[in-house]
Amino acid sequence: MKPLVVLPTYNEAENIIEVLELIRAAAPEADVLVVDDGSPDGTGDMAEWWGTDHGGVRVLRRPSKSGLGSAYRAGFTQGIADGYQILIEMDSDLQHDPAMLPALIHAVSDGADLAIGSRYVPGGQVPGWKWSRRFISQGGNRYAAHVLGMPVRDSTAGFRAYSAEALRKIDLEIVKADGYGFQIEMAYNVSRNGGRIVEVPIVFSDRQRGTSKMSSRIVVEALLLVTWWGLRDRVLRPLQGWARRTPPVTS
Ligand SMILES: Nc1nc2c(ncn2[C@@H]2O[C@H](COP(=O)(O)OP(=O)(O)OP(=O)(O)O)[C@@H](O)[C@H]2O)c(=O)[nH]1
Ligand SMILES: [Mg+2]
Repeated sequence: MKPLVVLPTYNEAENIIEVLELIRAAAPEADVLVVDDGSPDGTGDMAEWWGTDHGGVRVLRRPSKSGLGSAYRAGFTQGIADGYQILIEMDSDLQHDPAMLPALIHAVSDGADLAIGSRYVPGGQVPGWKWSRRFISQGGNRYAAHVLGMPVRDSTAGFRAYSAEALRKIDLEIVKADGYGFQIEMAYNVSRNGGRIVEVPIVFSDRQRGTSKMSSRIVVEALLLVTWWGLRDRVLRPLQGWARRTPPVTS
C-alpha cells in the first residue's frame, strides 16, 4: 500500500527541511504532499527545492491561509485522485516524531481504517505540558468520546493515518471544522461508517521553532461542534425516528 504524507504548512521555514529529511529517513517508501498556504517566509519554495533534489515531494500551493482542516481536505482529495492507498496527517513543526510513521503505516496496512497517534493510551506522553493544559486536552477528549459515543482516547490528535478506502466513504466537501474539530469530525465519520480505529502511543513534544497558529477560536469551535453532533445524532434523530414509528392518535 503506497503511503502519502500530507504536510500542511504556514510559515514553517525553520522546520520544513528537517521534517522532510526525517520523513524520508523513517519512511522512504512514502511520498509527501506539502499543502502550503502562501507562506510569506518561503516554506513552499523550500519544500519544492528539496523535492527537486530528492524526489517524492510535491507542493500544493494555495493563495492564502485557509485553515488546517481545509488544507487536509485539499491534500486528501489530491492524494486519493493520485491513487495513494494510505493518507497520513502530520504537522510540519516536529511535534510529531517522523520515527512513528512506520507504526501508523503498519497499522493501516494491517487492516485499520484509521490509526491515531495517541497521547492518551498507555505509552503515550505529553512531556513538558503543565497539568492545566493536559487537563483541558484530556477533558475535551473525554467529553467528545462521551457525547459522541466513540471509544477513542485521543480524537483531537493530528498525527494519524487513514486508509484511502475509509476516506472515500467520507464526503470531504461537507466536513467543515478546522482545527481540533476537524480531527474529531474525521474520526467520528470513520467510526459512524463502521471503520476500525486503532490508537498507537506517541510522544507529543513541544514546538521548538517557529510560531503556533493555534487559537482559542479553534477550541471553542470543537466544543460547540461536538455538542451539536451529539444532540443531532443521539437525541434529535432518535426522536424523529420514534415520532415516525408512533402512529398518530385518532379519536
Ligand atoms: N496550509 C496550512 N497549514 C496550517 C494552517 N494553520 C496551521 N497550519 C500548519 O498545521 C500544523 C499545525 O499547526 P500548529 O500551529 O503547530 O498547531 P498545534 O500543533 O496544534 O499547536 P502548537 O502546539 O501550539 O504548535 C503546522 O504544520 C502548521 O504550519 C493553515 O491555515 N494552512
Ligand atoms: Mg504545532
